[in-house]
Amino acid sequence: MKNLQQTDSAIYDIIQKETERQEYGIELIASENYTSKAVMEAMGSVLTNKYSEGYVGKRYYGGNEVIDEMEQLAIDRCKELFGCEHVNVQPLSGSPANAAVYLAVLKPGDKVLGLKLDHGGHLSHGHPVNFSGMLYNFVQYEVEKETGRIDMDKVREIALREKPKMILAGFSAYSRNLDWKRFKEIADEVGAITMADISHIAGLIAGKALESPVPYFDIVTTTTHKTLRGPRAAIIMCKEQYAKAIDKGLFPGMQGGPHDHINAGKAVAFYEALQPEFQEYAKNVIKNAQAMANELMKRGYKIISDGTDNHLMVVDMTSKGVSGKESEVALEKVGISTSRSTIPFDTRKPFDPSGLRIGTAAITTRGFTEEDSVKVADIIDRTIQARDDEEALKKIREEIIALCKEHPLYQ
Ligand code: DSN
Repeated sequence: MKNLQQTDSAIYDIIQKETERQEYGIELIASENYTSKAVMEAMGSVLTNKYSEGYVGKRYYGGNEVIDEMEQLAIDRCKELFGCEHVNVQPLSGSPANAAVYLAVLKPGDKVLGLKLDHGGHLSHGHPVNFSGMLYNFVQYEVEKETGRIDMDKVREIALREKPKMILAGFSAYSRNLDWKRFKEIADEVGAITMADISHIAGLIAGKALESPVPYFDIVTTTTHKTLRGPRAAIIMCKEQYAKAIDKGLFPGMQGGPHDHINAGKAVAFYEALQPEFQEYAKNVIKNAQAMANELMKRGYKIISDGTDNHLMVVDMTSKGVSGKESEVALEKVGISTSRSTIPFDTRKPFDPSGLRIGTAAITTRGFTEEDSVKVADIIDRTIQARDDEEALKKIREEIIALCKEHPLYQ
């Protein structure tokens, strides 16, 4: 980054600081990951200079023959990776991707079923403060208080009662497998469109460690930067029948010019995810999450649904007499990044909720094993206990730096 250093040393220095923070910190934010240098090189390329509103072979600007080649390659690789009939690789991020789907297949006021935010859903799945909840009539399903799991009989009951136009399955803080086939059966019973938002687990699906909704669902959205380990962006996959509406919903419906440099990064990420080692990665992400969850539970931490099938877990930190925010702050002091999270039926406020969401996608990328994941659980536990003891926290920080040095990231 010599040019940046010469032109703008302030931003260069900030990037150096962030590189250092990532290199010597333990990243447990469930929605984060470390993308490869190859993906970053594509994102930092001259493709950022181009305008290409429209789609392959049908652009509203000249000079797009090279961009067409890139976008077609991204499409072909994505189809091979997920086995989808159609994909739009242009969404800038997850919420715009979901917005484009709603715009394509719904009218304002139409009824949709989605998982409630504090039960593991997402803002764009119908929360009242989000455009989704303002423009559409979302009816929310929940997890069960006793099990922390979605009861599909209850989803069916709600669907039969409410007769939604669309049923949305997906989450940002739910650690159990979704029963895609059952969702589809219920949707068929009431004549609803099926939409899955697999943003959190797309990499685990691509790596064949989890079942895919793609064969069953009409529409599947995902971000590309979480377990899929690509650039910060999204895609929309769908059955051929919805292709035209989805493409129109995204452009001109929602977005203008696609970010070609980011789309090239997606193409690289799809290529990487098609390699056999990515399947190993996906399996290891889940093994690490399960090892960490088991160790935390052994130490008396309450995990919602008592474990995990994927890369994440939501820990009820009040089981240790501490709030989600206090936990996040204490862990930050030793160099562990996590995100506070509401838990189902939370009695605390979202800014300082009861839970902490933890994920293993990033640490697995840098080579942490199950044994390391158990060590991380031990470090979390000791940090929470010593949260007011600055000396003890300093020693834990040293341990973390040593652990990170065993698994170098970019250096
Ligand atoms: N912010 C993402 C997450 O953390 O899950 C979802 O948009």
